[in-house]
Amino acid sequence: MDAPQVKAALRELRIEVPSWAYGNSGTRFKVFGQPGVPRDPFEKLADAAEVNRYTGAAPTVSLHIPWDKVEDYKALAAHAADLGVGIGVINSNTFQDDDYMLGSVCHPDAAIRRKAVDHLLECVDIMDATGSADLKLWFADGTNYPGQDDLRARQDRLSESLAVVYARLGEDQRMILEYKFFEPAFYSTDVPDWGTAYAHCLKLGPKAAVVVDTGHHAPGTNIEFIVAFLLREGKLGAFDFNSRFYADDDLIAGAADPFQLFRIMHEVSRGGGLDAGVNFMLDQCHNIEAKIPGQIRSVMNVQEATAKALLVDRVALAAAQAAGDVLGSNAVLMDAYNTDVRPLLAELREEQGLAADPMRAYAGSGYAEKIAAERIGGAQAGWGA
Ligand code: RM4
Ligand code: MN
Repeated sequence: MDAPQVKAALRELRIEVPSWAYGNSGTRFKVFGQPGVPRDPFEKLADAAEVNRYTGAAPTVSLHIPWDKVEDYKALAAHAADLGVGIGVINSNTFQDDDYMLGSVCHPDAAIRRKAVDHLLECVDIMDATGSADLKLWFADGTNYPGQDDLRARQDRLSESLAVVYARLGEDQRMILEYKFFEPAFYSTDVPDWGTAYAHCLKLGPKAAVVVDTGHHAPGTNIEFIVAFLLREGKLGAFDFNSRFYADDDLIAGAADPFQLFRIMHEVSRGGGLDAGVNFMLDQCHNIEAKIPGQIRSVMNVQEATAKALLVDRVALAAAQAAGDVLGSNAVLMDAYNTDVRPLLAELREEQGLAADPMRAYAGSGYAEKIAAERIGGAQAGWGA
């Protein structure tokens, strides 16, 4: 692609932000509060709208239930629309009730499985009210000790629970299933990898697809292979972008390994994923850095990786690959990766009527000072742990 084509493709790239990025968060050791943090979902949406204001590329916000529970979801959706954003994916939570100590949809007790399924069905009701298309499922289900529970039976329970929720989905609604190879169950996890998620989604049908959270793999895992495979099978539903330095630390996307993000976006664009209904979300928390600029930087990182991926000379790459030119094909990829795309993105933003440097524009806007002064009193929103 040449520069105008890259810019045209980037105009279409939408990155969804998570409501929980704006609340206080931390490690299991300490949550540090920050000034101006939202006190309710309405204020979270206002902060998310700032990210869209300066990037022009983040028009939807993922909600997490019950962290974003409100009386009136239609009013919340209307508030979002007033701010120029929409409600995106509904993220379910079956991991913070005492009942879920031994799992949720895989729990040995049918009554607790039912409670978890009821929560997921309630999430679909919320999707109906907000106009959301996707229900995101991540289960903290698993076991800590060999013999603790029946590994096979847990898969049966998972499958049965998912089928009930799948049957409730509307015409244009999907369920997207996330995997994670460890934590919080350290011996066995019920959806540990993309293969397990894929197998369940395949069995469920066309409205089920896999979520790839970049932080949920063992070190050294080739994530772009997973992306290529799932896209090929039409089963890549969404991304949870973040960076992982050693565990699921959910740091800024593209921070730990921008080259990996480039490789992923190369496979995404090659596989038609930029036009195939894949939802590109951030799944991040900002524990020590300012939250809104943390999100702006993350959106910019995904844009930069995508721009570089779009610059790959695919014709030259295919020719080098066909000729068995190992070094030549690698060089084609590296040429694109080593291109400084920041001037192109600055130009694109100016063409869109945005500031060339979103970080600086936000910093100069006075918004951070304004919310710190206004949001006094009430309980700051947190990620609920
Ligand atoms: C999980 C996963 C989910 C997120 C929860 C809180 O590790 O990444 O996407 O919703 O954490
Ligand atoms: Mn995630």
